[in-house]
Amino acid sequence: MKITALAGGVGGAKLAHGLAHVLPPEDLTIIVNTGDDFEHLGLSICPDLDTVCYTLAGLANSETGWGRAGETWNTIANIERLGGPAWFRLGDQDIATHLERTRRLKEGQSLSSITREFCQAWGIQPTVLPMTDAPVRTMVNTNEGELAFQEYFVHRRCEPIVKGFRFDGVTEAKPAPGVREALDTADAVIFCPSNPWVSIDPILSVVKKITKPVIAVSPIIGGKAVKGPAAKMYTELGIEPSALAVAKHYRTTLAGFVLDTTDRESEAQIIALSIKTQVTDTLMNHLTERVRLANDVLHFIGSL
Ligand code: FO1
Repeated sequence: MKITALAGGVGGAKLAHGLAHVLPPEDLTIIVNTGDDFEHLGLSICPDLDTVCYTLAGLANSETGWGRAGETWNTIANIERLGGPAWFRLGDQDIATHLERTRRLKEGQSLSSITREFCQAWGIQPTVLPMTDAPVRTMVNTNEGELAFQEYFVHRRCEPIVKGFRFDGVTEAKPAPGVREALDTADAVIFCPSNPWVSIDPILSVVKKITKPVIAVSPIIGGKAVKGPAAKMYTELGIEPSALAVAKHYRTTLAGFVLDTTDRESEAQIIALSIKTQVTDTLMNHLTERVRLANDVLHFIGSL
């Protein structure tokens, strides 16, 4: 079964990791959000791409979900000592990725080509694609004005009240090479349990149309996001955060929806939206849980 998965950061990376253990590498493509990307300390930083790649390569920091395992922090500590910005914690090993990516981008290599070569170097077999090679930047409209995504997310710790989102650059951005083909040749497209507003929506705003059956996995369990501000965003946008709210968010696109056993009572309301459902355990702290959920999702797709 050929699968194309759309993923943001930590939650998306975990399911992608599970899928990579179950599917032959040639049958799995992961399209990653680049709306979180930004330029910082002169470096081109692609947090979600790196989170997905580090996770697939077994290099990820399992506590934070982002950055590298066994990381040291000498560079950022010295930048701080010099009075430079240290709010975005770049580890020493991680900085090598940003330095080398920035060097290649400056030489004119595309982000998708750099990602392909980094994946080879890290021994990652499935195809990992940035959603676009063009700069698309998620902007968060808040009660304090419009903020760049990492300014809102990391610097301001998601404290400002969210009013909406804008994906700057999206009108000019084309899907990266391979993205359209991966979506058109897949048997099914999986929306990983990533933030619908700021991880999956930016990808959808670039790829626009998906013709293959879409199955989404809820990032909201029991009214709370497993990680990150998704539930807070729903509340601030006047929507009660729930698995049902996520299903409604994707409503027009969905063939199937995977929700956690905790949210079993929402199943009937989701079925009433003409969306097929699968109720299972969706928390993925360990590799065994990622593989089990990947298998559950693939069996669900097979049954549709
Ligand atoms: N997230 C944080 O909450 N604090 C950080 O200091 C931080 C540093 C960081 C460095 C490299 C990287 O690839 C990701 C990093 N993240 C950090 C995560 C990043 O903000 C992601 O965009 C979010 O996790 C959303 O996916």
